[in-house]
Amino acid sequence: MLVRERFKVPHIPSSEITPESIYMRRRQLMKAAGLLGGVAAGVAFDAGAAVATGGKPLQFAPATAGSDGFHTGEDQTPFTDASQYCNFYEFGTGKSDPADYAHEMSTDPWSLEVTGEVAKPGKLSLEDILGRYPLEERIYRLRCVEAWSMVIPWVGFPLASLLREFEPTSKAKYVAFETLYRPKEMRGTRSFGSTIDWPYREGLRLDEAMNPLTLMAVGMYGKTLPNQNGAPIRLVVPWKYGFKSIKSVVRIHLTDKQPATSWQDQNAREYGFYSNVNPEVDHPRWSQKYERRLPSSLFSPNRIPTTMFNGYGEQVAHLYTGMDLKKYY
Ligand SMILES: Nc1nc2c(c(=O)[nH]1)N[C@H]1C(S)=C(S)[C@@H](COP(=O)(O)O)O[C@H]1N2
Ligand SMILES: [Mo]
Repeated sequence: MLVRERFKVPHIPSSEITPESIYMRRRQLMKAAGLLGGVAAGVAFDAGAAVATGGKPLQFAPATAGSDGFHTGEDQTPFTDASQYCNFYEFGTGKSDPADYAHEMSTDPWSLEVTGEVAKPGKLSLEDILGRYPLEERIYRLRCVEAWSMVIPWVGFPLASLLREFEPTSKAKYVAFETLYRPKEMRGTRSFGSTIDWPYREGLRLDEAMNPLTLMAVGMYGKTLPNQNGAPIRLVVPWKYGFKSIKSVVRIHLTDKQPATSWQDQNAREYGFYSNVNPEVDHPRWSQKYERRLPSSLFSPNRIPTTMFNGYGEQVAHLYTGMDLKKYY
């Protein structure tokens, strides 16, 4: 029997806090300090530049706007916000913890194992993956359960392309995902008050996993992923709350039973298996009717209504016909 004391440091609704105003101020101070240093040395430089350059450039087919949902057509969130305001509890529960500490995780070498109900179980190295699947850009909304959202240009390939190659058996009904668990490199998993029963786990129904919108991302903003955004490879499921989009994936396991997920384990009343973005189903502690589109501040909160399936209903509503989405939240 698994006996582990877990302390609940829950998701917090964005209406109750303005962490980004604190974080922006801190970044501005750091930037000012960097700028002063540069001026003193006779060279004006931007301390944020090292962050903004991101990873290595990738080759990919650019997204074109259309009815497939692959390109929202909305303004993109600046890279700085997307890479500095993150959730990655393995590195801490604060929004800037991932940007501050995820560099402690080593992502090379990396491999992804596919097991369970597949005819050809196996392991792919990141190099195999990058050589095998043509990369494309997808400009998706990402809406966190905490009621903030962003628009991010991802670079990746459909999860379906990868799963097909391993040949799911007729028993495969669900897909379970696991993040790397390496406490030495992940300070959030070592700290007293750790929130989650590691490794971080997520799951999808097989038809959700095979939907063309479901992406395995290896990059964003044209370059490889920063560690804090889930390097070297993560899931992106744009019609579900952000926590379903599991980062730094090392294992995919196909099964005939609905798998356990980290957030459902932590608090089943607050986080269901489906986790579809749904303004009609409030979180037990806050409303889900609105969201703050980042960048947002105290004076310009940029508050917008949340839409069903995060605006991807045309592409995914059919997956849930006949289901009571208040029960399957
Ligand atoms: N392994 C892992 N994956 C994770 C998380 C996490 O804590 N650990 N947080 C999730 C949550 S709550 C959100 S909102 C998104 C945030 O992705 P981003 O930081 O790239 O915007 O990642 C998700 N994936
Ligand atoms: Mo989230």
